[in-house]
Amino acid sequence: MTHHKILMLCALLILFACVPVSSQTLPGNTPEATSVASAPTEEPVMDIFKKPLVTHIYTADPSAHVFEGKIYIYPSHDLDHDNLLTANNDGDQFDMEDYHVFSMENMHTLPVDHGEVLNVKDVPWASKQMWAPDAAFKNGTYYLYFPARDKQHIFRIGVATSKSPAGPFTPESSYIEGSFSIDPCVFIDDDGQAYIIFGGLMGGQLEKWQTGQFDPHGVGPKHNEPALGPRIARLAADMLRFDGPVQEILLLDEDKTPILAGEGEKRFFEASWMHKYNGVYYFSYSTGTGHQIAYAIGDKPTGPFVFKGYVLNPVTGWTTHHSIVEFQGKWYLFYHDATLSGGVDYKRNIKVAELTYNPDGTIQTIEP
Ligand code: FUB
Repeated sequence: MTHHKILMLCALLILFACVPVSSQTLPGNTPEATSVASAPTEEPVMDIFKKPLVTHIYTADPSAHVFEGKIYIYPSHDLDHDNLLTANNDGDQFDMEDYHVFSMENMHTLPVDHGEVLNVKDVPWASKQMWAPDAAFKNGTYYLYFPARDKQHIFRIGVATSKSPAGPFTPESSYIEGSFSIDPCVFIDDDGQAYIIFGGLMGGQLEKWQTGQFDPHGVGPKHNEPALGPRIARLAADMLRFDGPVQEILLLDEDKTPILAGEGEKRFFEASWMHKYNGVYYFSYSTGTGHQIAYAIGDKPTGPFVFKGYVLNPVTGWTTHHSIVEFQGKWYLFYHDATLSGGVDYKRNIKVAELTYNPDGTIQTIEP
């Protein structure tokens, strides 16, 4: 190559390097894509569905609500440890210590972490295991309901308050009198009456409360006997106390007979959620050993509820837990799995998917 040709080649290379990247032809970069990318007002829409919504910490048990025009998520905060020595059927591996709150402006941006809003060390009655919480708004106040073991290692349900949905939350000095077991969910009906629904088998200790008192030796019903149902109580106007007795919610099969304890793919295990759609009450829950989120419908919050099918098929990981919320005219299922940790049951991540009703009010099962 002559000296002249080398100079020409260098000049061409310099010229090419100065052309903006968007004008160069790159593999897979079509002219249409280039013109969309360069439009100053359009932002790419992120697809956040069925992907971990939070990746800087482990999160689970998402209770989602619309407060102040945004979605607020109240999840459990799984610890990043490998404490396998404590893994057992009592769920000691789920040894969470605090709560974070997250908010989402819309369904195409990831949630914002508002930081720690409550820590077990600040809850006078609690000793450990801050499990699945829920939140409610009434009387100009936000209420955070949460289960934890008390100083005798019995699960109780506590409440903490804030003037902001993003917390921080100030706990009451004692747990809600008469409360027990885990996974509180608060449903406020159209007439303003609030209900708290709760309960969970095995580690959640519901079997130990069948006499109305804590029986450390309590066991569940036999396989051919009606399964234990979730519990429900009315909340008093101040949202801090039960107003009346704790009742058992009866879950019926479609032939109107009680679901039996041996029906592991239908019976209630934990993770209560209640919502209303077209005037019908929907009670959804985890079947635990069946690993599905099932749902049943009824005509009042206290039931009975008739089994209808599944909201969510089994996810990666043993536990499954969810919430259902309407936001800007669409319905969403918030749930968790353990994909972020590669399947470690006690290191979970929250996700969201769109939920669709059929014309008859049944819910289309979501494949995670
Ligand atoms: O996160 C701890 C427990 O695992 C919850 O309370 C259950 O619902 C299950 O998700």
